[in-house]
Amino acid sequence: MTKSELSEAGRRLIERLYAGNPAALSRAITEVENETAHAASLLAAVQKSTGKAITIGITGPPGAGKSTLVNALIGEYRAQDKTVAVIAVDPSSPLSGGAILGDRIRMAEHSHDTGVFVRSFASRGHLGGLSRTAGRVIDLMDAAGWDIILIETVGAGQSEVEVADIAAVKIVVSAPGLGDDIQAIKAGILEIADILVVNKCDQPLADQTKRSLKAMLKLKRQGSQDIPVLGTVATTSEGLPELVGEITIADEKQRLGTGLVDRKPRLRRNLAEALGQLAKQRLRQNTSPEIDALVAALESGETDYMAAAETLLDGGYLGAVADTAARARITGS
Ligand SMILES: Nc1nc2c(ncn2[C@@H]2O[C@H](COP(=O)(O)OP(=O)(O)OP(=O)(O)O)[C@@H](O)[C@H]2O)c(=O)[nH]1
Ligand SMILES: [Mg+2]
Repeated sequence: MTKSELSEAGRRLIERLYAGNPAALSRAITEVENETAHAASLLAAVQKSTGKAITIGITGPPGAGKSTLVNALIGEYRAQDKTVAVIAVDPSSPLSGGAILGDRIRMAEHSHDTGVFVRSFASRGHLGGLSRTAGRVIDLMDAAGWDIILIETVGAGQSEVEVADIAAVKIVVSAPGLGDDIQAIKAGILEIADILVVNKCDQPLADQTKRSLKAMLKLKRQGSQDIPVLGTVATTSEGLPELVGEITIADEKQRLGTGLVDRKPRLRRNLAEALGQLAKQRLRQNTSPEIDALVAALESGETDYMAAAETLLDGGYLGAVADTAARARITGS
């Protein structure tokens, strides 16, 4: 296996990154987002410094109060003198129209605090999926020594389950009038949550929402009694110390003997994203009779996209991946 060498500029950037320089982090994130060749070597070089941060994924239905809760968590952790990096995914759903502006105003409260670093990303599409590079950006923030990394994702479709791969502690936020609607908490999400939060506990029916969440949890998950269901009022920070306490417990459960977090799920996701990217690039560049034949079969309706993609991968038609020299590099034989 080979990897690209780190340049002199890369080495300098990493030095500044380790020194906690926010401009260096911004710069490195931009490289990673642009998926430059430089970024790959940068990420490889910082891996040995990752695994220390507490990574927290916050997901839930639109309007549940995720951003307000992120803001309140920033306040709690800053009061403990912990540094906080935030990945905010700009909602693209019409349901949360205006929310971006709201988030900016809320975050502005922390904008002069050098212990807070906020990076927003456009979501991948209308389902609000995480950006392709989110896992890699977390690697950078983690290596750069940020204590807490918060990732807010708009809770629709795929993103809740995606967040499970890149955040060690998964929080699902719901609110009265949302949480008792089974539709609002998508399938799969209860299975991966470490902590359930019923936010807006200043509103009527909060207790009822908590009860129905607990009932749903019991139905869907073994050992559900170990999953805390907390009430919060994000706008006033009520319930926040309890939430921080549960986050600490959930994080510690996932630390390995080394005291570091197991980053394998995150690395696997990063690898999956890199694989997709490389496969697309190879497909664009390759002109082989096999690929032409598959495209013709698609045109005639003889095959479908998924079946054709499977043939491409299994048959090794994407070029160098299948050649024996490349295989020898992979297996080391
Ligand atoms: N009463 C009450 N309102 C709250 C509370 N938390 C948040 N809100 C309000 O609920 C609205 C939505 O909050 P956001 O934090 O933007 O919710 P979100 O889940 O981030 O929304 P999207 O990102 O659009 O999915 C805002 O007007 C908040 O001020 C709370 O605990 N109580
Ligand atoms: Mg939000």
